[in-house]
Amino acid sequence: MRPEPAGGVSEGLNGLVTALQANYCSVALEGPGPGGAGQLLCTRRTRLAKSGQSICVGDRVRVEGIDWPAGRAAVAAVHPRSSLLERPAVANVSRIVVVVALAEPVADPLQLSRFLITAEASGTPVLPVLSKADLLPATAVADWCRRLQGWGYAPLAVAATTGQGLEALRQELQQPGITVICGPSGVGKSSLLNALLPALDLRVAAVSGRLQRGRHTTRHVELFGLAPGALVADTPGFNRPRLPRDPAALGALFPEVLAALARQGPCRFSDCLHQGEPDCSVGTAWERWPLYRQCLDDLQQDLERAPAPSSDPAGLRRRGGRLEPLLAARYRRSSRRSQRQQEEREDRGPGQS
Ligand SMILES: Nc1nc2c(ncn2[C@@H]2O[C@H](COP(=O)(O)OP(=O)(O)OP(=O)(O)O)[C@@H](O)[C@H]2O)c(=O)[nH]1
Ligand SMILES: [Mg+2]
Ligand SMILES: [Zn+2]
Repeated sequence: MRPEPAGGVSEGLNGLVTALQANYCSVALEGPGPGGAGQLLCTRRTRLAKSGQSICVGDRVRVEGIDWPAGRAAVAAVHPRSSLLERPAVANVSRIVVVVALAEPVADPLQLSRFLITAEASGTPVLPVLSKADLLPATAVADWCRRLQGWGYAPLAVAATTGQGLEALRQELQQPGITVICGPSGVGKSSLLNALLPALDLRVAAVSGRLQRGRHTTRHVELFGLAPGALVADTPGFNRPRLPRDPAALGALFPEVLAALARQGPCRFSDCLHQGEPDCSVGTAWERWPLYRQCLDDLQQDLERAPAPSSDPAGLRRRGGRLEPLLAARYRRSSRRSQRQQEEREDRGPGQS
């Protein structure tokens, strides 16, 4: 255990974890310490580590054994979370901004949808942001905005280079709570934060290769204060978010499906997968239906490669060219490690190491 410092020690203050680095975390205190100290570098108490309690960026924690002159302390407890986003790992999230570039790398509706789906699964409000708007003609940008409006979103088109849309984005990010900025690598997430807060001076790097992919420049999640009470998390980009594993729950992560169900009432079958079943309220005449189908297919493949834990509610099987729910007991438990390895493999595109 770390020895308690002899002098300048005070006990039990609350703070917010703003970054994690190896065995340390940065904690921003809720009130200023002696001499205005606001940030402490913390280890975690052994009993906390032994209890298996994880610490995430966004966690409210109690710190003890504060060594003010050294700016060091130890995290003794993690306060209950209101929510936990799995990837990027951030606790107590109030909203999610999904950033996808309109060009460099080229916008991919399936990839964008996967990000939106995983964001929707968190149950927090989701704002799509279309970046690098300076690289497309204004009419093409407007077409993309209309398209996303048709999906049920109110997107913002922005360009860190010209300042387009930045004031509207600032308004969103200034709302109280933690906003997570997520999206593929190289879409300009850190550049947007630099444009909003130049003092941050976050590292950015040019995209590369035939597909103009990002180079995984941001390596860690970090929280920054944008306005009093308003924090923004810059996060490392990744390319292929993992879809929620329950196929029957996938539809509800599409605002178009929710709107159709609200309009028409529930489908005849409670486990309807909205693939043209009898008396399906959703139907197939919506723009993202092929993407929804693709996601169901991908879910099937994910389940085949890394079978779902037996506690999962359902899997899928193919019957007559359609996917159907399947009882989960047939799937073996898979380790978190193999899931993570699978995600890393999926993220490594051609030319990426
Ligand atoms: N043309 C144009 N280029 C931009 C814009 N925003 C960012 N870029 C460029 O895109 C590249 C990637 O930007 P980053 O901010 O590093 O992207 P990121 O999303 O943070 O990437 P990761 O940290 O890898 O996830 C850099 O070369 C930026 O200069 C923009 O609005 N227009
Ligand atoms: Mg970045
Ligand atoms: Zn249906």
